[in-house]
Amino acid sequence: MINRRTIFATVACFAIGLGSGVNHASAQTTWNLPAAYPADNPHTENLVAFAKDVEAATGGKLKVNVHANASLFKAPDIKRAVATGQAQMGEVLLSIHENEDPVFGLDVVPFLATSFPEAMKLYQASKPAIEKKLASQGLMLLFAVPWAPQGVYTKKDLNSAADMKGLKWRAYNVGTSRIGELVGAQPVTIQAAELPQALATGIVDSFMSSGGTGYDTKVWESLTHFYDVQAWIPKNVTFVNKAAFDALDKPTQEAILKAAATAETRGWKAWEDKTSWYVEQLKAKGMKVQPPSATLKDDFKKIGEQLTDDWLKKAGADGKALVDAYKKM
Ligand code: PCA
Repeated sequence: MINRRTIFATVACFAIGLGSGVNHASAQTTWNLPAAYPADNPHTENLVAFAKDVEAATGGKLKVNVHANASLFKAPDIKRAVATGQAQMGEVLLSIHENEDPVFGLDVVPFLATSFPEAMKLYQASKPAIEKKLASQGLMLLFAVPWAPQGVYTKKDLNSAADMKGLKWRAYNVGTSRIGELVGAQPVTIQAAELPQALATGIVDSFMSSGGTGYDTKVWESLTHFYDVQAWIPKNVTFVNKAAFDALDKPTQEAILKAAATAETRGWKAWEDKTSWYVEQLKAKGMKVQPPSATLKDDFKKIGEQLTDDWLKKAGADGKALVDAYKKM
């Protein structure tokens, strides 16, 4: 039976075949890997190292071109681009896609996993569910890498969440947008590649993110304070179009999987190593870096409880089972 799915799959395979030349065993194949963060961000550096490893291990048969800073596709479009074969591999912040499946947003439930070892446990607990959902979308997970713990950037003192009322709040996913709503700020979703401009033009005057993104966006040119709340550790995931992967010969597939495992280890280490360096850089640039006050901390705990409830409601029994499994680890 020819249905829309069949046509879609045929078109996708055709596009992959044309774009990559996978059908020509002897020729060099070039794949594209759209990514959304700057070239000197540890995520992107890790992707470039991954591409190099793949190229070396395949004797130059498979070349992967990493496109940094959302230059090939905007962050929210990367996953679909890879699923439809417009690109063969891609990297995104998993929680951008929480609306497709709550499991994509588990790592941004506030205060569930706030250290790297906890984040790794949460990743292990949720990995099978993430892989399953991605597989249903024609994608195969290659590796996941964390950012640094998330804090709040502003240009004024925050003594409590009440001081966040009216802020022009930059959000990057469902959770950060909801936090903006809960504190009475004005949330606007802006991905990292557009954040420097949004800060420079005053479209936003506050956001939550890592020291890494603060550094990438030269946040000190517009804002003055960083509250190191350490609320959660989001992850980027790198995946491959499954049909494109399946069309490769076995040694090439193995080279990719091996390079992916190496990239995962290298990426976690890079962020652990660089987290305090980033915070130091913010200080060196003159930002007031401080832990949240007891009141602000309490307020964030309450916001966190609300977001946890929201998530558990969305994720149902399966979600609760994941959280329970994680807590037992
Ligand atoms: N940086 C990305 C996502 C999380 C982070 O630390 C951003 O702010 O868009």
